Amino acid sequence: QMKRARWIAGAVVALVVAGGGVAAAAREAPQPARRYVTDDAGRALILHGFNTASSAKSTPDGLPELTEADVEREYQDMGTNFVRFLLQWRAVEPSPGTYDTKYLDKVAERIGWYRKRGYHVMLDMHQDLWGNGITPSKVAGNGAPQWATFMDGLPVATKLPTWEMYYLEPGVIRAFDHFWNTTGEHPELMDRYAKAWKAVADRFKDDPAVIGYDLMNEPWGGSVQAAAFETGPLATLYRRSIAEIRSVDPDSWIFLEPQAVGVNWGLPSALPAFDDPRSGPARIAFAPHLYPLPLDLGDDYTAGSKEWVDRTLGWWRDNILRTAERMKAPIVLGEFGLDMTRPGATDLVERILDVTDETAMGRAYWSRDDGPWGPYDKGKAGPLVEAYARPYPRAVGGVPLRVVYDEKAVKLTITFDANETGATEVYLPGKSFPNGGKASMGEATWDAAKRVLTVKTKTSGRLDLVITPR
Ligand code: 9MR
Repeated sequence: QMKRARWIAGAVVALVVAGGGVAAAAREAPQPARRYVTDDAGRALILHGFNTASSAKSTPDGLPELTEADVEREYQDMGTNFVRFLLQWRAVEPSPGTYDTKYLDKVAERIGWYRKRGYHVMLDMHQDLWGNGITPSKVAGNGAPQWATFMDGLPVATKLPTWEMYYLEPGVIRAFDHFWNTTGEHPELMDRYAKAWKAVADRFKDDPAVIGYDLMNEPWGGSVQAAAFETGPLATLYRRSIAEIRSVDPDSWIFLEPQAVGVNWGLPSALPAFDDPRSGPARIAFAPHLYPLPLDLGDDYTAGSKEWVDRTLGWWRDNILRTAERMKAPIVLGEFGLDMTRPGATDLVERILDVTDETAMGRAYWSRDDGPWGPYDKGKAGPLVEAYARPYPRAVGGVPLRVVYDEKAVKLTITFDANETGATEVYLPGKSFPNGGKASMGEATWDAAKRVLTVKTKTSGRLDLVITPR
């Protein structure tokens, strides 16, 4: 039976890869548009960090298992500047229209730990399989409150081989169908969700560390799928949530995810463009995920499977760039991750860091939980720590066109069109830059404690800023 399952899985991969190939062959490879999420000063941000954390799904208070010392350790080891911080709707709004200010205070306390260290925080309204009330295993389903969960008594299996398969269970599909009001019976639920976002935005709009809001993790359409879902109920939810958020917070970024299934593997998304009702340029970003299908099916990033993963990575890149172009939005890869103990895992992380560098995408690894996928396993640093601790410009005083790190030559080159938004800040890890770095131009100051080189360059023209060890 296992053999048969593998065979079917293989056929699915081949179809997806071939399908993507046909789609890609029919059109030119799109070029990265160089749009960036910007900080308060307008500097382009290269966001580099983690999802924190999956543990928030199952703790009673909806907070991740995280201490300030954990944040400090992460900074010291990897110099990250970004966190996709998991919120749970069940914790935000324990009963309809009541927002838990104590929960939001605790979230604020954690944001403070990041703020102290110069991080940007994206708040992610997380869900998997709708809610904690829905699935037999408490770990898998999370997000929505019980009061927003309507399954009409439809069944949910109790023992499926992978957690994603629960998405096809009748009870789970019905819960989503009620939320999207596909059933016509619960028009209030999407409004509640949008208003919950308003409450969150109202709480965090003035927090300088909060860069913005990821409106829904890995949206699933229930019985409405693909383009019908993304241009239909999902777009409706996004428009309503954007309106609610903007009624209190004109400035934070709003991050929109495509449908997860398929798009995470490299298939095209149909997510439309959204208006941003703020004065000044839109602050709407596209925040897809990346989980190459061969790896989802248990293969490694080696040999023939590596070739398939590289191809799917190619389709994924092209299709993500096309959607972002339609949306005129910068891109932040909200999730990618794998079991780091598997062969080839480090190579894949490095490959994805290169792809995101080349395409000007920010990135957040899944996830900052202790274990084989995470940077630390039973508290011990694993291979991800080294792969993730690489030199990068945290913020650029202009529009970056190219960021290339040559590992052999220990040379980081940042090509950018300088503007007057401020100095460029570069993180330099201890391993390759033990005494800090020097800059090929401008006036550089080295902060040894933060391992950040701040470079004041000319404020106009195209510059090639080269950073080498001191
Ligand atoms: O890694 C997570 C796993 O332990 C959980 O059982 C599962 C269901 O809650 O979620 C996994 O995390 C997923 C995330 O929530 C959404 N994107 C894909 C992640 C990896 O499967």
